[in-house]
Amino acid sequence: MKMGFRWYGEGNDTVTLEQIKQIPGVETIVWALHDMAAGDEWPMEKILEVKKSADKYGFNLDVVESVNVHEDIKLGLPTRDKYIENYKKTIEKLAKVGVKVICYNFMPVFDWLRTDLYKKTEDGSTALFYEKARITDIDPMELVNKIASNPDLTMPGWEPERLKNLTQLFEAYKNVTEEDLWNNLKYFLEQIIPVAEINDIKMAVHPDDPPWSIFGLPRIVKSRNDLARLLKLVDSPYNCLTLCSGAIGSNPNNDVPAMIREFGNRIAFAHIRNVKIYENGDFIETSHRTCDGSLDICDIVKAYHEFGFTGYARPDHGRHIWNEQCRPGYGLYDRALGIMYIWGIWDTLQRTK
Ligand code: CS2
Ligand code: MN
Repeated sequence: MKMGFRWYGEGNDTVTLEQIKQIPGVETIVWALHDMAAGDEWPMEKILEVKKSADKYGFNLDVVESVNVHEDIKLGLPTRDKYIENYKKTIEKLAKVGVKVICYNFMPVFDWLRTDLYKKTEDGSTALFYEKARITDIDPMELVNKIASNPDLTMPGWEPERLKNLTQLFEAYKNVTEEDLWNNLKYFLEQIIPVAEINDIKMAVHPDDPPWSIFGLPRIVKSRNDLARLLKLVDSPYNCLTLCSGAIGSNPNNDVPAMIREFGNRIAFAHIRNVKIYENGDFIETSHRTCDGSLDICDIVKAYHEFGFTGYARPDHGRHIWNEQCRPGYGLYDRALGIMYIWGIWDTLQRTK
């Protein structure tokens, strides 16, 4: 297992590479050009700038999260081909700096969604929280306006340019069914995977977060059966998964260790995170420790260890502790603690092999 840490880039992250360097065992910076709009071709100069920063600390750039997929591709509009061509060109450029995995998602309109970014917990820390009833009642525009009016709250997938046309987007998706979305994903993968193969880059889809439909929009990467179907859409070792335990695992019917045991050889990127799920369907992100949440992180790491996982992992999100001011879910401290917990389990398993 190779350990990575998500970093939003120079001047765009409260966490520095110097700090990340001091977390044991981190070799990979999980990065992206966060100022690029979905569908744009990434300029080589900007890619090289990130490489220069990473080189200074001896990090590799093996994992990109994410190259976002333009809505027209998800909607299956005729204009999609132009954006797919740009995506291919971006893949070719990323190969030049040694990228091995591209994480992406296929969620219409929204990326991850929470109702509270700083929910206070018993020990005084705050964490990302999802209150199911509030999403059922809330008008999506209200939620977006709240996020758009707070400059501190920009989150991945909540780029203003993607959201400013929200009303039109909702309109565009009105008649798009899950089957349509599957067809559009297949079309995309059939074009992209051959290019990924030539460039030795694995395309690793991130599950929907949360793994159920929101605001009536279709979502298709939510369960074991969805993952099985997705991997068969284009049956190539380059059509892979980012298995995010916290995302797919927030539905208690999803058995994450079983998914790892079944799809292990197609998991290119492991997101390891714990969540505590409540009976009413709410969930909160917790520390990584198994007894703090509803997911068995020990068994999740064990499932990776069993088949000698050589892919990339990251601690995914963390709580906000010790008064850290940071991007929601992306502070230094709790993610670093998470890494040490994961290594603790991993190293113990190594000994008892
Ligand atoms: C999230 C997502 O759980 C996560 O990793 O932070 O925003 C994720 O980065 C994207 O859905 C991947 O495309
Ligand atoms: Mn994730």
